[in-house]
Amino acid sequence: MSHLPAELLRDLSEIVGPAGLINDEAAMQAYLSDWRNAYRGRAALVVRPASAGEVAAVVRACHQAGVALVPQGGNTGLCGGSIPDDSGHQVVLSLTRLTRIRDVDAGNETITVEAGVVLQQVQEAAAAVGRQFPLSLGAEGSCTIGGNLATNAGGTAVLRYGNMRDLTLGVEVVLPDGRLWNGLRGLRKDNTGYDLKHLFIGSEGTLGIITAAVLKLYPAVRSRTTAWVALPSPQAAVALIGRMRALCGDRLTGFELMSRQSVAFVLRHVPGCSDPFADEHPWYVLIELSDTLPEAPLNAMLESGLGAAFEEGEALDAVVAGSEAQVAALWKLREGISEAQNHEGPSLKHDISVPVSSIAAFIAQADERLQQAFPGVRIVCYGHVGDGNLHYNISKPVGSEDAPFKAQAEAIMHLIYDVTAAFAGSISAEHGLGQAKREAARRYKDPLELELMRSLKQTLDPAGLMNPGKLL
Ligand code: FAD
Ligand code: 2HG
Ligand code: ZN
Repeated sequence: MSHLPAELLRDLSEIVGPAGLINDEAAMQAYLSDWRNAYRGRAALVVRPASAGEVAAVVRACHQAGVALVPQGGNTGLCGGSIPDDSGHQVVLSLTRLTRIRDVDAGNETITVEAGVVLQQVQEAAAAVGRQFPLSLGAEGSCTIGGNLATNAGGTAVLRYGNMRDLTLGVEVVLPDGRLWNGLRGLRKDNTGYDLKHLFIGSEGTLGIITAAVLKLYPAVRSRTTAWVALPSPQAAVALIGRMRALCGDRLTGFELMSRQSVAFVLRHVPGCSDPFADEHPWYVLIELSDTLPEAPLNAMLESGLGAAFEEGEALDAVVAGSEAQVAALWKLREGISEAQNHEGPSLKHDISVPVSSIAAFIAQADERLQQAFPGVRIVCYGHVGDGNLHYNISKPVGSEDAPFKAQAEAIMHLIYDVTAAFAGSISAEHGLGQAKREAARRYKDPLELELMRSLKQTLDPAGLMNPGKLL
């Protein structure tokens, strides 16, 4: 039985038609929990408009009725931002029917897409015109552009191309009262006052609903080389990224760090993966060089960088992928970590960033303090070295129960965030705050910044109907 006023139900049904409403309990379930079942809520209704105009009408109707909306894209977010609370009064607004690629402007190097287009489809549309859209992450086959914008997604190519914020020229947004703001400008220069698109990018659906965006395209990559390198320490990884950058400049397009524990989980749980080396090593990096030239001398550059790294003791062993299949196998070892960790019980996720120069000291200090305070917990540390972004995730000790481990989650989190703060880092590098880190942000974020954020929220959404309980 829906908690919505009958008049609102009728209006919504008229706006989106029968195909756009889900109120059957069983059919709603897919929208009410996240992919690892870490967050679960209830909803009065799931509404699925098929155009920006329909989104605007839905938001207007809900605004008039005082009903809260929870925007949802591919539902791959890791902080519970797209999951409603357990009141059963909120409406989930799914954007997955907004699937049009509105325009490809090769001359302007831009693509204009609706919020529900899946990231991989944007990558494919760019490839079809000899370009690339460089945002790349493990969930790219199901996350949406709207979700990427709302979380300011990062991923594995940020060191070269930036995060979603850097890749966006314009947005179209339905404001909390239902007005449609057309900010779909494809301009690289526009200094006509405050750049409002940046308010909505990274706002996790708390300030409005993003319905479309103008995104930057880049020249297609025509040569690529990928290597898997064993290292003695995180310090060696930081030295090696500096070395490769100095040598290759913008051709360095991927540099991912993984601890042995992270890779061991993938080897144990993800079918079809194998260790590239005969021996175990404490740390690994996946290096990718790429270029727009078809025959760029990338292997020679890689060999030169790695040769020096071996001499300096930064690298212990290395393999270079000799085929597309080997490239895919190396990336699978990296991208499989998130899923693999789920098989080892609850995974306490800490998506932190520190200055790149502090990565090694952060890991050393956090490891030492954790093992002292919580002996036996397994540290699953991996991440995007070029961004100073570590997924410093924790799994329970071998053979222990979930419940006592979960009871320690908050203390573990505070320990890790205290070390992060000591290095002037951030408690959310790329996943956002959602419902997972809302409390923590109050503790670790500057109070004046929080006050400014609250005043912006109050100005744009005075009734508090946009994704309440998230971010702030
Ligand atoms: P959802 O999960 O549906 O929503 C995320 C947030 O955005 C919610 O707060 C929601 O309310 C809001 N939202 C969604 N659509 C809209 C809209 N149109 N307008 C306004 N608000 C909206 N993230 C990274 O940054 N880097 C990674 O490397 C990365 N790797 C991942 C790997 C795996 C295996 C998984 C499962 C996730 C990974 N993620 C990563 C997290 C996730 O994929 C991203 O946060 C992604 O951007 C979310 O997109 P989505 O469409 O699934 O959004
Ligand atoms: C990644 O880099 C993602 O693989 C997911 O950001 C991290 O699951 C995680 O903690
Ligand atoms: Zn990541």
